[in-house]
Amino acid sequence: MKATGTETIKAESAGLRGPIAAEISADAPKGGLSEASYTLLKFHGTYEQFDRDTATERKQAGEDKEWSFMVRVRAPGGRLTAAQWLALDALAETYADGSLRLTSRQGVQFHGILREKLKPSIAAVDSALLTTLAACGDVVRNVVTTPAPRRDAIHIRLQAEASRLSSALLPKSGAHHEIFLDEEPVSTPDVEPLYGPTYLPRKFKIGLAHPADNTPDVLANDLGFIMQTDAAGAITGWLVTIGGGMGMTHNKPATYPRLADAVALIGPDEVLEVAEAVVRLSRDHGDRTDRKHARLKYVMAERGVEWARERLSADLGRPLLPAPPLPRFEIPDHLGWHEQGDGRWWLGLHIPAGRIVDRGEVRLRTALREAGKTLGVNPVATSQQDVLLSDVQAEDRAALEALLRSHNVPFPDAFTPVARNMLACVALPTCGQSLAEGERVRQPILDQVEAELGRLGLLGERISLRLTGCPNGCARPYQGDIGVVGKSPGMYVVFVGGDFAGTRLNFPIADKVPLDRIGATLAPLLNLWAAQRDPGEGFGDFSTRIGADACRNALLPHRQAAE
Ligand code: SRM
Ligand code: SF4
Repeated sequence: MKATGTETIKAESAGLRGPIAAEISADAPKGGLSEASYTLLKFHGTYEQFDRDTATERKQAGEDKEWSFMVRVRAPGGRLTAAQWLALDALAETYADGSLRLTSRQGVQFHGILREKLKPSIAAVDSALLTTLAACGDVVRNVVTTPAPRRDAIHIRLQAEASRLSSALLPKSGAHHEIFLDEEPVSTPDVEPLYGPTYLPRKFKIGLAHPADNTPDVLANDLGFIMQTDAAGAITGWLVTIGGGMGMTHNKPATYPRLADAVALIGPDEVLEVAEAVVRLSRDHGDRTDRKHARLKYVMAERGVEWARERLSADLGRPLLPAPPLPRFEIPDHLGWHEQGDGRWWLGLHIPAGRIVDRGEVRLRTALREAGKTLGVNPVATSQQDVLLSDVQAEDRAALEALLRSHNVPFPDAFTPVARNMLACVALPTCGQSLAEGERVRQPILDQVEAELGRLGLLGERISLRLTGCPNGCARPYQGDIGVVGKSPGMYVVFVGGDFAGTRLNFPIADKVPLDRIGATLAPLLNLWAAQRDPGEGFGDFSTRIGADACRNALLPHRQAAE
């Protein structure tokens, strides 16, 4: 079977170099990069994009597209220092479009970076003791974990393991430093001890969680570690989950979202060793002939848990214990004020779609910059695209509140639960894969759902609403109580039936729903939920209990009337 072109590009890249240096140099001709550079730049944390809003008009006028770069910064567990935040804030102003974008994996993205600014942008990230290396590409990406900056043994350990995995699993090639940081070329060819010459067949994601906090949606990851603790809170081991992933393609049933399987139970100190073995499993068994079938989730779906545990046991040279059943997960509310356990506090702020920008009266970016400068707060990016401002001294709480209020930054109580828990992917105008709007229609979609909930007196209910501009699933829409997934311009597929804790996939109930009919489409099912729910039953739980057919039937008369 023939390997894909990406495999050849990786193999011939001389350790992720390829033609990148020549093609991003200031005197290189402007316009799209070669396929080799485009592909390899992902491993360095950047995508070449063009402004999709202006592309057609410019083409008609005989002009080239407006090319720019998206740059993604890794932040294991989303942890940043005030100094790092200030450096990223300056980067947004000097080199990018003036905004920072908190991602659904606790990273930070910049958009609109022009080619001549790419190198200095990546160098600026490095100067802040952060990196863009392996933020994208066929390698282990940013490692996510519970964001709560609690200073107890559980949270300290989760964060320590996330940081350790993140550093240990970085590619070893010197190419990044050579190309972007002007370091001397290394004389010997790069050898990737873990990844090998063609790296992984596809992206690889790791998450760590505790049953009491599954904010990172650990089961959506290729590899998950769920901390096991005894009654006294001591760490007894980790439950290893393998084979999660969201991406699918509309009308291609061979592609599908999948939640990870519980595969093994390991000791407290085996996380890195087991992670390396699972990376090798993906490296050696992922399908390199078809990138739509290359993720570890397809290996797991086709080979099964027993096979995976046997392979891993053989690799590690000792038998791995079977996993106990998955625990019940909780999703605590991290927004608002919380005591950290060390006398200091964090303030969780909801950031709609993770976009940090000064817009009109709401000067969010300035407020966060000032909070870093004057109060030294250390931000934590969450997998909900929100921010937790941590390490606030008790005596500074009032000052932080006053600072935020003076910049008109809304506090969490200004948002309904459905708004606070909404995720929306970037989509247009930068994302080359989007089929419909995402972030930019977050508010109108939210307004519609809020109106329906308000009508039923259910605005206080905690519902996860997740929106993406295409089926790749960057906001994990298939785990939401409600998922809204772009199909074509202005049209969406609506899913229901996930659970709030991220342990169940939802199912589609309506196809090709126009943007302005999403609330109306959901209305009959929301009515049914309001009338027939068990006490305290969540919307996704209710939808699953009555079943996909009943959900679709509830919608049918209304959809027919609308057509
Ligand atoms: Fe994603 C591709 C944005 C989290 C599944 N994702 C993309 C690209 C790079 C588009 C592209 O390939 O050209 C998007 C860049 C848009 C832009 O203009 O910025 C993009 N993904 C994002 C972010 C920024 C969404 C957000 O709004 O927050 C998230 C960045 C996370 C980070 O910091 O690393 C982001 N992407 C995810 C997640 C969620 C997660 O990991 O928890 C998923 C689903 C989980 C998974 O991996 O299956 C996800 N992104 C994808 C896929 C589908 C992969 C698949 O197996 O089919 C693609 C397309 C691809 O890889 O070919 C993709
Ligand atoms: Fe782009 Fe699709 Fe990801 Fe949204 S889900 S950012 S449209 S790739």
